[in-house]
Amino acid sequence: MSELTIWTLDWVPPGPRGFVRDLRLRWACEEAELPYEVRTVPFDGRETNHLERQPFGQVPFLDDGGLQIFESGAGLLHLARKSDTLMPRDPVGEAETLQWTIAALNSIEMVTVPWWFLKLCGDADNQLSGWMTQRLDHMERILSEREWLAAGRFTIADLLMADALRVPDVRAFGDRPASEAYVARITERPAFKKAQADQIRLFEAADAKRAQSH
Ligand SMILES: N[C@@H](CCC(=O)N[C@@H](CS)C(=O)NCC(=O)O)C(=O)O
Repeated sequence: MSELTIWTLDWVPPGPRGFVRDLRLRWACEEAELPYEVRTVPFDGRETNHLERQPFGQVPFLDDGGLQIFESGAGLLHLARKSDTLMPRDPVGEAETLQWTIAALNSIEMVTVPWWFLKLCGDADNQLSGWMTQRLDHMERILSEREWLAAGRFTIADLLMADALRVPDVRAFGDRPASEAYVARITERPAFKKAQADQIRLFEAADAKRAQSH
């Protein structure tokens, strides 16, 4: 049995398939060739049925031989300690990886997620659009000057940044060729493709069972 278990939902509607954040952990494990298994909590009742393992009723959470971690970013940092494929060990490379990992979560997703949510709620030209433009324009400048965010090679910083930027509505928000090329390049990685295909397959396989029980 694998030491690493990635927990996700047992089903989601078609829209979010391929975007549920267990994908981040699957992807990291695939990159680092860390064996893992995937287990699920029920979609129905998710707000309260696993609060002891994820205090906001969300997924993913990770189990490493009994050690439990929630938040996809924390899970990635945990996995990165197991393999320098995900984060270099030299102080400069590690610091670069850490800063861009936090930047993806706290400077980019902090804007893109609420902007996307307001758009989803029907407010396409919402008050966060100016902030979005500013942050995405900065990313465009940065990505036009370099291939990777940290350490001159792929790290979990690229994994997270590409995952934040690949959301279709975010990609379609303005014309930013360097960012688009970055997302296309990073999501061409075999580890990403496998992780995404595996996630979609899991949710598709659950369709029939769900149809029977509803
Ligand atoms: N900050 C959390 C966010 C997790 C999150 O948004 N999870 C979504 C799936 S991608 C979820 O569980 N949504 C169900 C819900 O909020 O009820 C993380 O990165 O782990």
